[in-house]
Amino acid sequence: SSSKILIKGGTVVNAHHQEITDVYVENGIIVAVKPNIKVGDDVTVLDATGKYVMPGGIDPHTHLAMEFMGTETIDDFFSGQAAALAGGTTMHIDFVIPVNGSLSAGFKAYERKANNSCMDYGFHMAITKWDEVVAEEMEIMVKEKGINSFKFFMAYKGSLMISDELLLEGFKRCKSFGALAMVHAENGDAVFEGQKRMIELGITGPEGHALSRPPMLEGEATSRAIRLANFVNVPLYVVHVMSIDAMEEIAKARKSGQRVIGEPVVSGLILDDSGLWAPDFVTAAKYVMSPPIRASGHNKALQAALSSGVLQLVGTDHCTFTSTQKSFGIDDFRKIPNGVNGIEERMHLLWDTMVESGKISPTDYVQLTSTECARIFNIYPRKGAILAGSDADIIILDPNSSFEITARSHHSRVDTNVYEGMKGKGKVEVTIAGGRIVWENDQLKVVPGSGKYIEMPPFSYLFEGIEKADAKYLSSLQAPVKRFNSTT
Ligand code: DUC
Ligand code: ZN
Ligand code: ZN
Ligand code: ZN
Repeated sequence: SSSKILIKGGTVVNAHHQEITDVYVENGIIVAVKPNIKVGDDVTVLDATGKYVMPGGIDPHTHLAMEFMGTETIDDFFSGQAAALAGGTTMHIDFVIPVNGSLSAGFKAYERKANNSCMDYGFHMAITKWDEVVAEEMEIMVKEKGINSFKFFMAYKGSLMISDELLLEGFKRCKSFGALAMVHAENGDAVFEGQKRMIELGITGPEGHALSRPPMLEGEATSRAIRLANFVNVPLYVVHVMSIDAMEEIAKARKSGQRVIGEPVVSGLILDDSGLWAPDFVTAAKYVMSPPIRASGHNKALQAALSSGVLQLVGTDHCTFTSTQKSFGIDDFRKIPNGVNGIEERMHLLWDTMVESGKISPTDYVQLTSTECARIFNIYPRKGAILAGSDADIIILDPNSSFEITARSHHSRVDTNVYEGMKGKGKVEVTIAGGRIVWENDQLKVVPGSGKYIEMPPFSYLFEGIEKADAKYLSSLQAPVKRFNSTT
């Protein structure tokens, strides 16, 4: 590692433009992007001829050191981030889970969890119950703590799920201070009913997980969330879009001009549900996440939606549990901790599946792995770009080199990998995070505590013109009143 780095002769890719040029980095910041930069001997020079130089990936959806379903994810901030860096991701946004419903206590707990970070990170806040105190604390999170997004749960009946009434309250609250409302969109009442059905039928294995919560329940909740967001005129972000059913609702809303963002995750784009029927429990259980990984066909449709712009950015929902933890549900799929890996694999799998296959261009790839996330969460162009003045979070990818995924050599602490045995073209050879070379020659050189908390300000581009639209709506309500008055 070095505080001065020159990347020579690579194809520098931003979301809307690529060209062969040099990139010079000093003290964690990109200082210059231009051809033929000359430097002294105190500068580390990386030859990127024939390779792509791109903004480090930003994973908008992770769960590190999360307590969930009676246990805690095996990856903490340090191990999850180290894995991320080995796979070309240089920033992630994790979900703060409130402590006994308290947002500020949750925030404090996550500050502690993240203090050994080796890469930059931001926070969303999960809303796990709703009352006046929570509504008050939301404002503190936005104005003082750098959080500009809140996730509401339409599933997990009896614990996290909130009613439509409270969802509307939450949406209005988000809108009042320019925070983005996010939803986990599955119909929790129907999931509960579906689970009962499976248990009554004696289907207790991991396949029961998928059968109990089919795509229609994701489609229904996605449609409801979109319509409620439209009703109060607030931008909406749908996390982990796993099905055609949900994607089509998003497509329809966007076509009508509504501000809806759809985030597919790598597992939903790449895998299908066949693994859930594996005869061996541990193999099948590793695929259990919510919403479930769908039948073959949904994955290809989500890929197409990503290439056409119906879906805008890709996350992972990285949320890892060991085989031992997954075995808590050996007699009952409802007790299998939900979650799959992906923070390390996202950049490679997307390059191979989307760019190498010709579905999208390298500039599109940068857009949906980094730039769009930075824009939505209002940290562009500090993040998500290779421009003078941006943070030096950079990857060098060799399109002619190849990768192979296996739990034997991955950097996450989990003992399995849902992408076990997958191979592809395009390998991240160098990762630079905060101006340090942290991944080179298949070696990690990570420094605990070097990662910074990135505050995300409210009112991203998604809020532009919202007030005008509200005013227009109000004035449209005046018209019939006037007409009535004029006849008297
Ligand atoms: N789904 C998961 O699979 N894990 C964490 C939370 C969630 O909604
Ligand atoms: Zn140019
Ligand atoms: Zn979720
Ligand atoms: Zn999640």
